[in-house]
Amino acid sequence: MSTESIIDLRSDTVTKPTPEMRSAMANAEVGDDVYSEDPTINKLEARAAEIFGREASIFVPTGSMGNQIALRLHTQPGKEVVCESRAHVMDWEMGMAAMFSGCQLRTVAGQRGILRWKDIEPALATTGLYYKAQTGLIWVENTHNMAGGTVTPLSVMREVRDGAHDRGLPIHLDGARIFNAAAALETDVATLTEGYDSVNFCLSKGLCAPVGSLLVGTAEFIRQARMVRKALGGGMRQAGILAAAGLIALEEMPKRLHEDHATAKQLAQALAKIEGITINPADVETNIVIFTTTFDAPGYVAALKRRGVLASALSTHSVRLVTHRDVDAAACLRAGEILSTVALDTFAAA
Ligand code: TLP
Repeated sequence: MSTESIIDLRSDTVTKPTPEMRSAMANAEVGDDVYSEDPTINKLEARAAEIFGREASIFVPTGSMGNQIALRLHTQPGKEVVCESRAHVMDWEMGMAAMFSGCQLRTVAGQRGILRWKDIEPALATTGLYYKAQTGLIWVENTHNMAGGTVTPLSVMREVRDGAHDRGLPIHLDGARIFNAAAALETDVATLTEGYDSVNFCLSKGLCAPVGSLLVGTAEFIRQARMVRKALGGGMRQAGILAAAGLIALEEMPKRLHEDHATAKQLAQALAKIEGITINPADVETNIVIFTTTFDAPGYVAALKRRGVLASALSTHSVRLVTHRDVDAAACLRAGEILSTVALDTFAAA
């Protein structure tokens, strides 16, 4: 099977840089960023801060690094970080909250990944019992990846932020896909993230840049973030070649995210008709589609791969598909047919 005919729905991280990005990368002005002398990085960081209405931002190689720098700066060893039970920081960041910052995660189950203040408040330890680990940070993920790209609405973003601040706690947003959330809510990221002490977002997912995330916050927070990034080995040199693609990702790509949301919905509608698969298309708000199967999900995913559709089995009975720029509506239609045919075979064999 040729690589062109493969429909890769494993993640939006698989997106390739656009031709405009490749040309901007080839022509990027660069310098040594550890000396803060890379003009393209400086431009990207200034623009990200402006778009988010913040004082400063820092370019980091990955969303995981941006999140971990924030976690380190907001906490001290022995503290608890309250997050949703299936948050990326819990499931996919290699235990780094413990390893790098000496913190433990206090998880709280949200409604489809969405945490309300009433869910968070009982999990806090901020006063009284000196012999209990104290809460140091509140952590929000919007959109919520493992809950199926669910969107925390603006009112809840504000409620949780105000609750944290009223208790004297900082709040971090893992906004890897915050532009998807903003697109779904028809708002802008500055409004949606207003007052969050730090926000991490990714250029390398639906925004199609090959590499990179940005962490935004106050000038002092970002000054300290530069030291932590360097300590982690993230002091990059002529990384303006990456920032050049990042600038296009930031300026141009948010405009088209609604297309990915439409193809995700289209896939969900096709899936809802398949015997042995459960999904409510109304639950699909952005570009992530998670469904459950009555049959063995890893076996189903392996069979799909043989037919040219790449998906991720999240567990024995659940599968994730993520739409993005490199799979258009026609490809999603074809994927829907293959998902159905292969499910019929798998279901019949089960
Ligand atoms: N998510 C990846 C995998 O790690 C699961 C994906 O394919 O969706 N926060 C959130 C909410 C994320 O979804 C991810 C990546 C990250 C942080 C980390 O970003 P990277 O991969 O750049 O370290």
